[in-house]
Amino acid sequence: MINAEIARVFGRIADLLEIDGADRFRVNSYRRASRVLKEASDDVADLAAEGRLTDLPGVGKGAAERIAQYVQTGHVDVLDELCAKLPDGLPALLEIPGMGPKKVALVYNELEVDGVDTLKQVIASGEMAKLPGLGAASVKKIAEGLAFLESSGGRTRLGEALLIAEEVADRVAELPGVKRVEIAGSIRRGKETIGDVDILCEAADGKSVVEAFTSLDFVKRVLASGATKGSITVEQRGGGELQVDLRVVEHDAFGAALQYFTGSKEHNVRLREMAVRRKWRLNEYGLYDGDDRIAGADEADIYRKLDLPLIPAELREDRGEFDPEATFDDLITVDDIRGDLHVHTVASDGKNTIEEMGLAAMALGYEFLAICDHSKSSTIANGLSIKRMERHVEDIRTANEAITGIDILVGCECDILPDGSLDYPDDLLGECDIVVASIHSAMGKGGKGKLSPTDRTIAAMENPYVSIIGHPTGRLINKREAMELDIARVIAEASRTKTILEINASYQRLDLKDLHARQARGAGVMLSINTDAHHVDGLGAIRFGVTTARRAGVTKSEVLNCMTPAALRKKLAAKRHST
Ligand code: DGT
Ligand code: CA
Ligand code: CA
Ligand code: ZN
Repeated sequence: MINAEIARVFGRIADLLEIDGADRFRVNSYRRASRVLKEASDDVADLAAEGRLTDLPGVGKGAAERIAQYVQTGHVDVLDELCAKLPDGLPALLEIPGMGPKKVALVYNELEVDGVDTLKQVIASGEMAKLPGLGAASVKKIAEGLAFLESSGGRTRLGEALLIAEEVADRVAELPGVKRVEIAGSIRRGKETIGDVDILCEAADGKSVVEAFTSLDFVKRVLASGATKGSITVEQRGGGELQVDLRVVEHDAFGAALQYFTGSKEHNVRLREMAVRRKWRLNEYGLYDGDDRIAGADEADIYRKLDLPLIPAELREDRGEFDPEATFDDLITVDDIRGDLHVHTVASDGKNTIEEMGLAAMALGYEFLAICDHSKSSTIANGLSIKRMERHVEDIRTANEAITGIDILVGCECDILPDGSLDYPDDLLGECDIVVASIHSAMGKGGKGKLSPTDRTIAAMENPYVSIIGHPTGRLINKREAMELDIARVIAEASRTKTILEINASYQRLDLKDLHARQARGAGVMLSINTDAHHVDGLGAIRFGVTTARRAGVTKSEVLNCMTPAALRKKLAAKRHST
């Protein structure tokens, strides 16, 4: 659906209008339309085709025209005009954590800030902190946001890059002469952020394929175009550009090229050393004994000739994958997942009902699903009061009885409060089959009279009803640093209290991250991979969590979600009865 994309365009128009000093009414009408578009359940492109856009609440004739224009042409005049009128560097300022359209408008109008460089100057000179309504504290926050953004080095989150890569790969596959396409590079390894996208294709005539590639309709800029390689950029939904490299390879070298361009560089260096020790040569064209190409068409062949198993791409980081003891047979796959144990519904801040989530989970072949809505202190997420939660427990049980073929568990995502206590009393937690406990507030260091995030987490794990710690470090990739958490202590206490740690699969979180998940399994801690879905489509994010688990070498026996429903219920009851 094009809805989310148009919603972002309208949101951007509202922001730029506000910066440009347009009247509030106009700004708000775009903002409202953006929200309506984001939440609309019908495909806006269909509504446009049927002339029914004005059926949407808050969408008048003018907005409908602009939506129709975007659907037909991919452009909206108002946005083009605003972009032409305002400095090119302003939209980038909106991406800085702590900066919103109001603050961008302020620095633009009062201090003539036109981009990141001039923003840094007015922060350093102290001019910015003197502006009315800003002050030292908010400027400090913006400076930190800027530093954080720069330390992420313009890298794109896996979930965003993968969707672009898959779209591009599909289009490349349709080009004349192309026989085979694979996504390589850091995406194939499943890294949490991606520098650029690497795609390989097999074709005889490289030049014509590269020419066709660089002329595809989504190309924003062409960086290079040659006989075997083309480099382009595509526009990203949230702003900014992502580079995509295409390499055209002949059939007999395809496996070698796939191996080489999957990387990582560190893994490749080790592999090349192994070839050299046998007096062979390894490069992107093949494995050579003198002039003889002894492997090249098939990737697995290269590893086999070097007496290695086909090392899964996610483990190619030179982190122990060459260990002769290493086996990869039991590495978890998406097919091993039997259910999701942390999803939200309309009862708190989700978009779908218990029944809708249950049916969507069943469509994925799942055998169980745990409904874990927010607890009462998460007020911005419409957390449930004790009274509402008591009714919700009944509603989940009723839904479970009504839908056969999937076991819907009663759960909650219970806040861990600043003093380390839980947001619901034990008797209510005891009504749940599963409790995910998470920190959502006061994520800073703690301090006088307050518990640190580590101590809060440990206090929660002591509670016999807490099954899982949700998104343990609280990070948002490229947006918010992890809490200051003593991960080794948390893992040790999880092991002692038999608490499971989550690998939150949302591409914005991936929390625990790969290295932490590896540490946890090393300590014998069980993991649970959950999407935290707020919408039926959100269930699809499980792949990112599984990829992260694979990067940690996790096997299916180490993951709660791979158990049968009966074994799962038994496992969940075990902690309660052991204390
Ligand atoms: P990225 O794009 O920063 O997320 O990370 P990668 O791993 O996709 O790196 P990229 O795009 O620069 O190169 C793709 C692969 O090509 C890389 O994983 C391994 C291979 N490669 C690139 N440069 C070298 C090199 O200097 N030596 C070796 N052995 N391999 C290289
Ligand atoms: Ca890359
Ligand atoms: Ca590259
Ligand atoms: Zn949460």
